[in-house]
Amino acid sequence: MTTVHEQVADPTRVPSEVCDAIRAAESIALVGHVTPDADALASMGSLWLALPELGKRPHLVLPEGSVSRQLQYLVEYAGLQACTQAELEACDLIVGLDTAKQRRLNMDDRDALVARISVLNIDHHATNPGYGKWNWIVGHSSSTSELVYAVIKALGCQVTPTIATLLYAGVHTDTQGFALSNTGANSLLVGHDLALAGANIVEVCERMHRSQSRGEFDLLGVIYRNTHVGADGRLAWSTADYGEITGAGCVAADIDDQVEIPRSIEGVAVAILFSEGDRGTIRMNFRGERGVSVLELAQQFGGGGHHAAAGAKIEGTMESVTAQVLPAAEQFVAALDRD
Ligand SMILES: [Mn+2]
Repeated sequence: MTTVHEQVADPTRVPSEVCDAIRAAESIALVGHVTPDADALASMGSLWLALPELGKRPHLVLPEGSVSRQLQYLVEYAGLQACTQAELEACDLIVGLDTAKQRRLNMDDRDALVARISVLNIDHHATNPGYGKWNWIVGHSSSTSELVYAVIKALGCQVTPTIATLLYAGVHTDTQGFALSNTGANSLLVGHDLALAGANIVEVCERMHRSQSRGEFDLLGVIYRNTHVGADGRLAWSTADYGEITGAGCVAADIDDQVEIPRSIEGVAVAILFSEGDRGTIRMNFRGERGVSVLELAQQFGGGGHHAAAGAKIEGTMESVTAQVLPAAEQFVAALDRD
């Protein structure tokens, strides 16, 4: 197994083994993480559109029901079509994209397929252990889309306006519109290149920021109402239980960046959203502000992710999980104060 973990390396420099693995394959399965976000979907979709130019047969692995309503437009815009399980099983390469752990790969019969088919793992999650045969992990890259842009260029494929739009949506979302601390000079350069390549920025921004269903809007109301602040204003959290999510007409896939609501309060160092999209499982989204890394906190509960944005899942009720996690979070924030 080869692993390239690049924390300070140039995200424009694609290791030759990444291109070699793609060039050597014929049928290529493109897989993102469960509950795909725009970055995962864009990384998969742009390669799906680009690789036929090299004579490859790419296949999008998107099990039924995995795309949120908000992201459905990307699927339609780019004409993305999911493959069948039989097509997936006949692939000679799996490209895992934006997926920090093997068990988060969004495909049926995952472990058996990974045991049989070589995996190329391209990701920007610093905690990615390198579960592929080949791994290109750039922890400081804003997004996997930023890396995939470099891969598409390195392979000599065209960046069509549709590919540019997908990748722009991926970079835009993971940087919250080039506004988070992961926005580097290279993200802005990639944004510039994608704009020149014909990315439909207006459409992306309208869909991301001004296209909420009434249910998604109502869910934000729930999360605003349930927001609490503790630890002298340095910890903020909110909750949305199963009844509240379904009551607003939403489903688990609709929970995405709503943790930005408790995070938006001045002075907050750590924000957490507890959500029960699936009954009996509480998902936590952790966010750290101003250089605070929440990764260690998420890892205490079996999770992972990035320093500034991490997640975890625990089985239980909202009451039992918050009772377990909030004291640990308060302790974590108190320890920050001592540094
Ligand atoms: Mn990402």
